[in-house]
Amino acid sequence: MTQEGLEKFIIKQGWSMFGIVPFEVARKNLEKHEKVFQKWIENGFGADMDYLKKMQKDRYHPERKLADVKSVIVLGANYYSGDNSRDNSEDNRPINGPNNSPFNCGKVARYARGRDYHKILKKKLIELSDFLKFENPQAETYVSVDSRPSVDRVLAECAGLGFFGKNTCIIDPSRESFFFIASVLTNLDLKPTEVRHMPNCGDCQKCINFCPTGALVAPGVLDARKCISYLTIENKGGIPENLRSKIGNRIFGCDACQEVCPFNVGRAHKQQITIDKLKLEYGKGDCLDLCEIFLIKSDDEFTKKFAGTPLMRAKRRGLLRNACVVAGNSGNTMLIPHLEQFIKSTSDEMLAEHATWAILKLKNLK
Ligand code: B12
Ligand code: SF4
Ligand code: SF4
Repeated sequence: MTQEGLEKFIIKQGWSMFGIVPFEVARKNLEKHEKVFQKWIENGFGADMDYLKKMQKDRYHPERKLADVKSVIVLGANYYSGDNSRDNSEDNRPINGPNNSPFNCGKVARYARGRDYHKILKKKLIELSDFLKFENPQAETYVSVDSRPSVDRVLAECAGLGFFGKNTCIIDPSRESFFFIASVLTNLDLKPTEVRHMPNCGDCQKCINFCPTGALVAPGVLDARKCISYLTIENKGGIPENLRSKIGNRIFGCDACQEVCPFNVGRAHKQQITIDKLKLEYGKGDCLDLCEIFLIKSDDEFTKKFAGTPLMRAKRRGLLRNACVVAGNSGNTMLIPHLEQFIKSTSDEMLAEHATWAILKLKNLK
């Protein structure tokens, strides 16, 4: 297999960027970052994401997954789908919903607007792995995107896809930071891609200053317990009352620390989504109608509506909880009867408490 052949295959698959790094280089970085991770967990910044701690050894020691690993191919897939009226960083403003219905729309973070990237990208990784095996019958591989044990950002940094910003995201200085990261470990001795010179954030602090909940507690350090992305997606319980107003109209995930980043402003929209299924039209788009969410009566109904999209991760209970918070923040008193009806229909105390909070907030009693 020629390097050119491999690169052509990757480009044809639609990846926006890629890099190849010798495992030995990655190993040293992983060693350093394992200590950072350890401290992060000890500080409680990982919130309830116990799976991260459980997977620690497998994540930071890829040789446990592929004993003879020699190279790592790291791939990036852009997911930025352009801006519209709902994409602004003053997210406490109420916004119109579909068909211009007044102020009843919850904003979905950009990464979750299309089809579930785990499935789409994993399929591509398997094709890439098959290609390597076809060209080199002795090839062995281990593929990963997000949920498998892998430290995606550290691998991306090592392979030259970008640098760690103070918002903790990997930023490609010649593009932006709205891209997914995936990787293939292989026992093949591949030629590394050129080392790119990377800038850093310099004196900028915008992400830290603009984070609605103060979750970036120091440059490059995120406290997930305060992060809207964690609170609206991974968190299985209630949302602390003192943070609810700060969530604004974000019903699933948060992009604020990327939206304000000078590496993205005025540049991200120039990027294309090159893997079709990541486009808005293959998922639920940028906005969820709150009234529709309140009417989802069962987990089956929820699955029918959201199967195949990243929104499944919050489950029906999580999305209803988030919808209550966004309703409370909307300023739209027309949502009060929907919330009252919802309280009558639910036996879930946590949800009823969030809906009650929303009603009081809309009546200016909170
Ligand atoms: C757990 C997790 C979360 C958690 C915790 C986030 C976090 N920052 O750790 C929550 C649920 C909050 C989350 C949110 C999001 N996530 Co997430 N998440 C993950 C996951 C599964 C693990 C991340 C991890 O290992 N964290 C451990 C901590 C210690 O690492 P860290 O916060 O990144 O910190 C690093 C830097 O700060 C750096 N560092 C250390 N000291 C210093 C000092 C300075 C000055 C600097 C600059 C850096 C620096 O070292 C640390 C790593 O060792 C990865 C996928 C994976 N398998 O790796 C996706 C991943 C990181 N998430 C991703 C995305 C897209 C998001 C969201 C944008 C989604 C959204 N819109 O809501 C937000 C972004 C929020 C943010 N600012 O990070 C992408 C990021 C792509 C990219 N270009 O960076 C990943 C890689 C998934 C993927 N495969 O594409 N996520
Ligand atoms: S995702 Fe939102 S809440 Fe989390 S650190 Fe970034 S700006 Fe703050
Ligand atoms: S907003 Fe500024 S400090 Fe934050 S990641 Fe972007 S360049 Fe770095």
